[in-house]
Amino acid sequence: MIVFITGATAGFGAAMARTFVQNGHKVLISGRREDRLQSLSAELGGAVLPVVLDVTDKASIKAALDGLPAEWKQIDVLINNAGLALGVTPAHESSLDDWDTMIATNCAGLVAMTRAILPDMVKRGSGTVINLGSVAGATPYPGGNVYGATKAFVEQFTLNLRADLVGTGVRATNLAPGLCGGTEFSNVRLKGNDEAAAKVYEGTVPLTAEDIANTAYWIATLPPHININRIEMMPTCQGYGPLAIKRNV
Ligand code: NDP
Ligand code: 8X3
Repeated sequence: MIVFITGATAGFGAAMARTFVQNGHKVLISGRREDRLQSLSAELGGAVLPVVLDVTDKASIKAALDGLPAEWKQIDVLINNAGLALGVTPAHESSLDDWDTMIATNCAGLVAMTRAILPDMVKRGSGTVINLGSVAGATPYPGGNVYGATKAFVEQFTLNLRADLVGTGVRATNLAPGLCGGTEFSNVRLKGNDEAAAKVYEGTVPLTAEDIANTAYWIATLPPHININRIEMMPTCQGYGPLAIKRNV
């Protein structure tokens, strides 16, 4: 299979690239940081092809896809993994620029990638699109505001893809993890405050990027008649909380 992974310069994306390559597949690794792509490419060899691409930039997507060598053009699996959270402040204190960036990356970028790659899958009658949602897309929490809303968008877009793709042979999945450590997610969210980022995982046994990669690999390699519509996964130490009630007593 040829797998296209967005956001392969770190975290889940890099782990997924390793998993697919170790299992004999070819992987297009993409992201904005070329040095990271080059070092992953040096590690994984000829089974990967680095593609510098910013999902928020439609011209960058088009140039990257148009420029693929013929032997890399037939993409079997698209993993829309690139994404980020910015900030944990309440809505009334949050930065509108941060909100715009999350919407541009997690929603508009994911949609643009899908629209660019889906037609060839439909034409061939096969393919799998795996979108990275989050537990935040279904369960609100303080400070989640626009991040959670973008991931709700990812889930609903994925389910609507399912509605459009019935009968085409193309599959779509919303993969929604909870607390996952060992990636740059919290460092990005907390704007480089690495001490605060480390505290997010203190005293927990979080999911790992490899757990997510193994799940994505499982979804992509199921027999073609099976579509996992959505899958939510958490570490055992995470669960649901009570609804908040403000009492005047
Ligand atoms: P990381 O921060 O470790 O990796 C994010 C990746 O996204 C990087 O490779 C980054 O590459 C890429 N990216 C960000 N913006 C862009 C852009 N504009 N264009 C292209 N690539 C971009 O995060 P994780 O691996 O932890 O998260 C991956 C996905 O999983 C995200 O969508 C996240 O929301 C979701 N998720 C994460 C969870 C967690 O707890 N870690 C839990 C649930 C979901 P570069 O900067 O080089 O462009
Ligand atoms: C990341 C998981 O719980 O920080 O999507 O929102 S969480």
